[in-house]
Amino acid sequence: MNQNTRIREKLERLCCNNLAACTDRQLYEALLSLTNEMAEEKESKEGKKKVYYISAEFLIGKLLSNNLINLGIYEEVKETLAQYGKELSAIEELEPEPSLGNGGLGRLAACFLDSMASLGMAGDGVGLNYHYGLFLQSFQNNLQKESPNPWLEEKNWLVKTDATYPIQFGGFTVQSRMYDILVTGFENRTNRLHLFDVETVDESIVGEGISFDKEDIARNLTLFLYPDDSDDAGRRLRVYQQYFMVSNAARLILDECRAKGSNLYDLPEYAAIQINDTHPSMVIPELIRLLMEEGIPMSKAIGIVSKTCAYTNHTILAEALEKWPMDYLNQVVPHLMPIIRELDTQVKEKYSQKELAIIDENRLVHMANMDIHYGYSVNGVAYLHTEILKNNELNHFYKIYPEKFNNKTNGITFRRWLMHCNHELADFLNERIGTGWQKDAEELARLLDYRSDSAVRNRLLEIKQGNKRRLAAYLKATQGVELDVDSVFDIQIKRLHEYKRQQLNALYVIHKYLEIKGGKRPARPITVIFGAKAAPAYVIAKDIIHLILCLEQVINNDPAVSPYLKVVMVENYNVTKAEQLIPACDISEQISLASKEASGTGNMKFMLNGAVTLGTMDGANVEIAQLVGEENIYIFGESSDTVIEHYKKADYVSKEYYEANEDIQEAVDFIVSETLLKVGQRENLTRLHRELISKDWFMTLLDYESYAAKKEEALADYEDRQSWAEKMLVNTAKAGFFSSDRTIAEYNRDIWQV
Ligand code: 26V
Repeated sequence: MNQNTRIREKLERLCCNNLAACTDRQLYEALLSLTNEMAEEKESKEGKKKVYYISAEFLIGKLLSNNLINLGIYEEVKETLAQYGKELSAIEELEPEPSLGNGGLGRLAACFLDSMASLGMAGDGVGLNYHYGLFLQSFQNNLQKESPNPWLEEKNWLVKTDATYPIQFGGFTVQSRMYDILVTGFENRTNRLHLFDVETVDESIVGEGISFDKEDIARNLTLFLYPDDSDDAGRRLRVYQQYFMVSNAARLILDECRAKGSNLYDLPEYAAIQINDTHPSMVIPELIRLLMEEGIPMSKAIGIVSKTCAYTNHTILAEALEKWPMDYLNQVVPHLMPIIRELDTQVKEKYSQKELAIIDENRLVHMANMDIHYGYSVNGVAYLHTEILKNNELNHFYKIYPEKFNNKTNGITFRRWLMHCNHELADFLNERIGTGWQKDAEELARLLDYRSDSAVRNRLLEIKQGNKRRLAAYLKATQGVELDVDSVFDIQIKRLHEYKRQQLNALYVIHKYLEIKGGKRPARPITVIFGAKAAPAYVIAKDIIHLILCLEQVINNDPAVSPYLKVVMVENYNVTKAEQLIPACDISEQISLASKEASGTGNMKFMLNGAVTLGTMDGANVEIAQLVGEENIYIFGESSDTVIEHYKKADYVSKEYYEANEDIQEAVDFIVSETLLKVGQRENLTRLHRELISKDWFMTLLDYESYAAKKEEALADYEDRQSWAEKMLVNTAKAGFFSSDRTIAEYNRDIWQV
């Protein structure tokens, strides 16, 4: 029986032998069962050692289409459905997106799961089963509003398991339950994402917007992803969540290793535990505690755990490095405190420098410090980031443990970020250079043979144009905006944060608007697209969203300007929207303040899909620049060294830049102009205006001049369509390095050794 018949029969059976009469919803549910069934069939035997990737976030995105691709049945299913007049794309739309992450860190974890399974490695994820993912964003009066984002329908991807554990907190115990999401590898094994939950969670405690009773732990523990940490109760809840996650993980790991024959002294031969940022750091004292309960002496237990756990750092921003007050920990996990105190004492006995302490003089527990002392590997996520960790941020640690430090430049899965989101480009590559790149991404370099081939260049331009048309239709349908598909699509999509500098992009938009108002039109219309969610309590980030929405209203409704310039803020930016936006991009905005973006992964997705980067020498942009060469990227701005110097000397004064440059002054002052105040809120706009002139902690004005100049250069170059197409080609061809298959192979070679 050929594959096609088999799929058809299975689908028919799941549809009670009447596929034609099924609704799209019934078909979605049938396909969900079908893929899970096929994934279970593939589940592979385990060897001795396995990776446990513990993460508070797995931003997996929709799974249906990805699973169909990985199981190798996407085309068959599509054809079978078409025979009955059904459209797979319409069915895909019904799937709710599991937004179980904030941004890059969570999406990276999801790409890693895909790559581990695709490389045939035994590697499972461990996390939490949030009932509501990252909030849904809507815009009202040019402001961001948040509402709950449920994803669990009656039929969903979760497979209920028998695993349950009693998890003890100070004063009470909850009973956990493990649910699994099957992780299909591309034409390879199936792994698992274990998501822990408590049965007592109560969705009815959600009040206005995304508010809820933060004290009622039994009922709120897994209700929301990362609850708002702007208040004490929110932060405490985060500690409850983290301990719940790692205590379950530790018990599961010990159970599985024992079942495979471990005597626990040899745990490092059975398990490699990757700690994804500091959210799972309590796994270290928890494992030590559980090993001691098994009768292993503390000193031995510490040794075992130190050979099992490895830590990944994802940021140098001090405010993002977790430090928990002892008071919280005493309340939430009193039984861990003797262990944490002992770990700290041992450090203090050996090292007197206060930077190395786990517990500081303010009784704060530095989670990263615990990871570095009691883990066997510390990695950064891009070359520059790791260098900054070694030479600056974590230099005290690097001096005592140089051998622990290593770099693992991030990557992305090409299954989702090319095969799934850009069928036309994937098909074209298959046609021209064969399908080898799907498993060995470096084969994309074969495209370079065609860099001067005008037929290939034209095809790349055509594919881009098709993607732009599709995006325009999508934004028209979802947001009612009308885009000019012959304009340059300039896109910045990522979390809203001052260091990512959406405000820099917005200042350029203002500058262009004023130029056009003054009669100077661009060579070609420009469409500037933003997508970003701001943390609910992050005031300035919300002000920046407000500014962009006000600009959108003013510019798009000005008939003298809108034929030449448009601004679009995509509502509720998420993985699904990224999949629409990225293939349609001409210019990829990666404009963080140098030294602040650990890596970025959106930059890689854009590059792969033939966008050209406009960026600073930050994060993985540095490696992109090195790979594509300076004629295929637009780099601007001060270097990370200079920026780090400015912080050390505290000598950056934004007002000096504001006063010295007329364009800057004009653009900044436009924020509080009559024109904007008519559509915006005075409070928000004046606050942002003041912030830029009197503080500007992330040095927006420092780079404005070089940013505007580089952007002009890129826009001018865009007019030579043939040479631009060559830049696109080189970007795609050189993206092979950024496959997460490469990243995972390196983790395995240097850290996990499975
Ligand atoms: C967290 C927070 C929380 C408190 C307020 C400020 C703030 C700022 C940044 C963060 C980020 C935490 C870690 C994170 O998501 N890092 C991202 O990890 C990606 C995957 O390695 C990487 O590509 C991004 O550059 C990095 O920002």
